[in-house]
Amino acid sequence: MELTAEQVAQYERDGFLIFPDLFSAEEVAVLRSEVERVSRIDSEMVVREGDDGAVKIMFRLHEEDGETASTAFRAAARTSRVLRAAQQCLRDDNVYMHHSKLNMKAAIEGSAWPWHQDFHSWHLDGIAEPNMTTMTVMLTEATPMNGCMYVLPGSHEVGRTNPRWDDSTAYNLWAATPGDMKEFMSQHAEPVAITGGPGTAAIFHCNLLHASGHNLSAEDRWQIFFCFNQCKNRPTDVENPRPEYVRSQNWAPLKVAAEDGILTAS
Ligand SMILES: O=C(O)CCC(=O)C(=O)O
Repeated sequence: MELTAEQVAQYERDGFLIFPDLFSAEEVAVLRSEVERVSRIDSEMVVREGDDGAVKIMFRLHEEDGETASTAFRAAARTSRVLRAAQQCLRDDNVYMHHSKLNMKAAIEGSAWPWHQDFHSWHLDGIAEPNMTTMTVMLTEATPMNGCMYVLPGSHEVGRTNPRWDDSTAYNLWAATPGDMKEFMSQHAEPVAITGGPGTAAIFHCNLLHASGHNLSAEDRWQIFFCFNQCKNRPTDVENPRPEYVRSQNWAPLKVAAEDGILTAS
């Protein structure tokens, strides 16, 4: 897949693009069975919560090695639909994956993510420039009821905001302050809900303000996030770096691979 010049311009203007049904039902079925398999693994990269130990997040599905390695997710990350789109949005053919993570927002209990910019954490990882992008792929339907993501169009242009550490949700992250958010929302178009059936995807800029609500539905909401960085923008050393599964040191440029790699993955 190759994005058109208009799509790249739209990404640069709005900070995101949505791709309905980017992956087929067959591909989603393979990826979902991988989610079931990996979620049974006992690893620090499989983060659980609650009394029943339900999985909240799984990391590092895209690598060849490691406890959570998945051939199918590795193939998904290297399809042109994901990797080429990231290269084009970053206007750079040499990109690597800073991390991958699968958010499993549990039915009824899965909690909200406050408004935030991903780049704040990544800058603290030692990355200088906000030249990063994330492709997210829905493995279940995403709806307002089950806590789909919302993005604030054009907000990547505000640059890095002055966030506060928010530990009021299960996720503990650098979130935009309510005062800043009210101002940004008065200055930008209405937030857009990133909804769609399984296989729908969206790519978004690392400074785009985004959030998602509580999962009020009776079904889990599963979504994979592939976060790309330019190889030349790799992190510099920081004190107390986060673990490798969120701050990759595999800085080799990724190569686009077979489009049917998910279906042929064993
Ligand atoms: O999974 C979600 O709903 C939001 C995830 C998110 O905002 C993030 O990982 O930065």
